[in-house]
Amino acid sequence: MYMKINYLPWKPLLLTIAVLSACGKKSADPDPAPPSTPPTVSIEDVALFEGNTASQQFSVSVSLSRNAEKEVSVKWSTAEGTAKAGGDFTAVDNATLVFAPGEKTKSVTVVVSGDDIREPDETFSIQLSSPSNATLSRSTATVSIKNDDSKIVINNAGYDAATTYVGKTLVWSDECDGPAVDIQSWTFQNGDGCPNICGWGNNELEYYRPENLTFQEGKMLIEAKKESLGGRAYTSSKIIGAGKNAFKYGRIDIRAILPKGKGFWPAFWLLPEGNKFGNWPTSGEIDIMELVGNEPGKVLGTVHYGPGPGSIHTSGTYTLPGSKTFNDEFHVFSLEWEEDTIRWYVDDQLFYTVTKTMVAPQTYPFNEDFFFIVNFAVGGNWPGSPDATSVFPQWLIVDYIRLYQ
Ligand SMILES: [Ca+2]
Ligand SMILES: [Ca+2]
Ligand SMILES: [Ca+2]
Repeated sequence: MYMKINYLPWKPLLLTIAVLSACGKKSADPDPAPPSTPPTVSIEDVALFEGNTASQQFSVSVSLSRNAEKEVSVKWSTAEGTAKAGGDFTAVDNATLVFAPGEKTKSVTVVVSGDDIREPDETFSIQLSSPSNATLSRSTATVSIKNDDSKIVINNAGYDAATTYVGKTLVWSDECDGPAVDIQSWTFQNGDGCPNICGWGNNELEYYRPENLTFQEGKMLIEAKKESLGGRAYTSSKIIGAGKNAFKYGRIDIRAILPKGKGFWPAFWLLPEGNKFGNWPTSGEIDIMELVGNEPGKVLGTVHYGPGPGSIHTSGTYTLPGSKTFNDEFHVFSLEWEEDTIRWYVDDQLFYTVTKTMVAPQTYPFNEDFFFIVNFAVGGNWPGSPDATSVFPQWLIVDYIRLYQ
């Protein structure tokens, strides 16, 4: 304005009016040009690890498009997603966030319930509403609670075996205390069977690897994951005792919780240490326990034998009452194996017997050394593929494997 006065000396009357007008305006408002539109409000997404304390504070940034000239306020509320109010976070309903004049960036704090139990990553949202002296730009934030735990919840209830049997002694056991597989007794069998026996002869869909076998609270966990590896869509684990803990006869007790759902196929079984009578199935196979997850309340005990190439097999089944499943709690799967006779039990209930007489006139190959196999297959000819109802991950949880002779 001063410059204008100096350059316009020949219009004194007009100048005087102009100077008076400018001065009057300045004294009323220190900001010469207030913007005509209010600032906008935006809230940012946040993704943080859950933490292990009950009240984990997550800070979520809220900002204005420029410093507030006047006080700005905005309401905010939480909304459930896969994370639920109460269990996973503390709900907030219509709280108020205020920006004082001159402020541009603030934050709101939400409280997340941390624990040490593994969960999927979960999300909820924060919604902004009812702005005052501002308008909404980005009004919804996604809050991601990232899993930072490895433990799962194991229900230790259920049947437990006797620890002594008249006339027998414990000759070998794996109590599944970890922290690693006992390599004196077990070998990991990895991969998908290719190139020799792709899909392990059953068109199974998993890729076995050691990483899916872990220990927790005195239990061995084999986890089936939906995860691509080696050209397969699922991963799991398999251990075998070949060349390390072969045996003949005895009572076997295995305490376990089994997975459930379409396409899951856990098994405890025995194969011959030497193929005395020839290749599978002639030298035999004894299945202590098999389950297909779409029938989660039923297990089978089976023997395979015969001249091949396909097997002759005979099975007994044990079904839990009502809608109970082998996923609910622990059960004990037992085999009593003696010369010319094999008996299968669940929770000490005899449900099947095979004798040499039943196998005749075929060769009875079950009076020789066999070794343990523990595996958790996914898919294959018998269970079929997992479908939309199959929940991943699933676990085969083993408390112990004991052999008495
Ligand atoms: Ca945690
Ligand atoms: Ca957790
Ligand atoms: Ca144990």
